Amino acid sequence: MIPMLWEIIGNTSCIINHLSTAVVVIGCIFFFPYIGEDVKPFTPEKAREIVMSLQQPAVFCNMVGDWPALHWDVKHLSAMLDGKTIQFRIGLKTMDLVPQFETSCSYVKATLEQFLAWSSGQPSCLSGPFSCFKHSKYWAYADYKYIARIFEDKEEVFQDVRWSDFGFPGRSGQESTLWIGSEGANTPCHLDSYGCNLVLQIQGRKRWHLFPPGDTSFLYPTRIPYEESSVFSKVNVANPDLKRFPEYRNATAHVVTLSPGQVLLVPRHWWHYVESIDPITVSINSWIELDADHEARVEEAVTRTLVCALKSAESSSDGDPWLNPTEVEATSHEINLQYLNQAVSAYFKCQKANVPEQAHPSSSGAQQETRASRKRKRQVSCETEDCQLLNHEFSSSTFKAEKLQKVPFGPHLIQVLPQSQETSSVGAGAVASDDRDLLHENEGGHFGKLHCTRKQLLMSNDCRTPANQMDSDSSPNASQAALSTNDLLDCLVNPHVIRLVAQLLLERARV
Ligand SMILES: *[C@@H]1O[C@H](CO)[C@@H](O)[C@H](O)[C@H]1NC(C)=O
Ligand SMILES: *[C@@H]1O[C@H](CO)[C@@H](O)[C@H](O)[C@H]1NC(C)=O
Ligand SMILES: O=C(O)CCC(=O)C(=O)O
Repeated sequence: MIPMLWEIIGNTSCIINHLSTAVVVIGCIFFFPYIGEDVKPFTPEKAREIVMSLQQPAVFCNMVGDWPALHWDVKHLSAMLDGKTIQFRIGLKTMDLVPQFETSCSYVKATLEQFLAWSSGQPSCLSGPFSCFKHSKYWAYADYKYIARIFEDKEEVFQDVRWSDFGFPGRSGQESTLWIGSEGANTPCHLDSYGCNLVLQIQGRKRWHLFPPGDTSFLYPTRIPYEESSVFSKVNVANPDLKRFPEYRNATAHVVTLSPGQVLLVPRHWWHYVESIDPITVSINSWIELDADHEARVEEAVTRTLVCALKSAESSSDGDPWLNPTEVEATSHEINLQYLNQAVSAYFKCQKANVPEQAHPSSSGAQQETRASRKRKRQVSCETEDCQLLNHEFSSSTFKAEKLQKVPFGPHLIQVLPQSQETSSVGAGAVASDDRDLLHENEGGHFGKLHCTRKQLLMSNDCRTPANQMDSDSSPNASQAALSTNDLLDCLVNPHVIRLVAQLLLERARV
């Protein structure tokens, strides 16, 4: 399918640089128009196979040259939005030791014209929505904008985004989100509970710091601020506090700078910290549903139930903004239990649907249309149609290990390697751990270690000292820092714990 010329040009003109900071910058090859716009390095089937089975981040090149969305720079977007205002999140450029969560940001509504004027330092910004924020001190980020929502009166633009080229027929801007930022705009380090992710860079560059799922305990996971589908890290990856988070040293950053025209694959459960490194950045992404999301939905329901119950029971949580602004409200215990039961029955329904002989015709009324469908990153629930789609994915995931050997890395699919490694060592040691490592880690004691670290901080005590012994020895004031509700939650809804709880619940519901 691919002409030889393609390969030749590809191999000679790919630029892989090492910068002094050991950050790897990847350069894609730009093809001349006469080669033919319809020729791509991967067929949709091949691209899909890579997306569904690759367990390490990689950058696709030369896949989107003919997408109209490639022209969606801020100027073009401001014409498309036609004076409509969107919300920007405002953060400080100065680097703190704690991550700048959404709960500690300011928010303004502005047009893209106002954003453009402000980010180019125009004096007209002494008034208007950005007037309180000096451009030299702050960044602004119109992050997480559902294209379906901001262009609800302009549906024709959805077709500018063509994920069908990656083997997802019909997936367009309608299932994608848009991100528009100024220099320094960033998203704190987190993992997404659902799906894997395809990210197209359109304008400017963003630096991605990715960490494998096996690094979870080194990243000090927390569910505060609480947002369904996001597990945040307590570490500010841009300025880590190694005194508080010593294990962060053991995390393996995979850093990549994404440039316009490139598409990054973020595999399931990979942590990421993302920063805009050019004056203006625009990107689009789409989360791709996976089989494993059915179990993740049970885990998320358990987490929601516990976080909402404990935080609502706390009498003095007034000054503690624990709910991420993306969450509408703290849901009631009754609603959360309903949601848990729906997630459990959807899990079993899909399991059944994935056994070919037992595939049931659609029971259309059964779709879970809970409040949760408003939530960001919420994945489709289990309609029979989805299950059939997933069935296909099931069979492809059966061959995961086999396919890994044949991943066509090269000029059109660039491997994102660990920061310490040379880019030349293609295929060596860079294969990431998959989520089975989460379980092994649990058995292997990483979780126990985190637990001990906490005790040591408080008591300077031996980890192995039985809890009751410590209790009897210590007066109520013996420790300066008493354990808070948030400390309790960090342990209780630790991803390793929740995974086990979800498995126990599913076993119980199976009989
Ligand atoms: C973290 O790395 C240090 C050495 O850099 C090692 O001594 C320690 O055991 C590691 N911790 C874990 C949990 O792997
Ligand atoms: C504990 O601390 C509180 C205030 O910090 C103080 O009023 C109280 O006397 C202390 N109790 C003991 C047993 O030290
Ligand atoms: O681009 C960003 O700032 C963050 C993107 C992100 O978190 C995601 O696509 O999952």
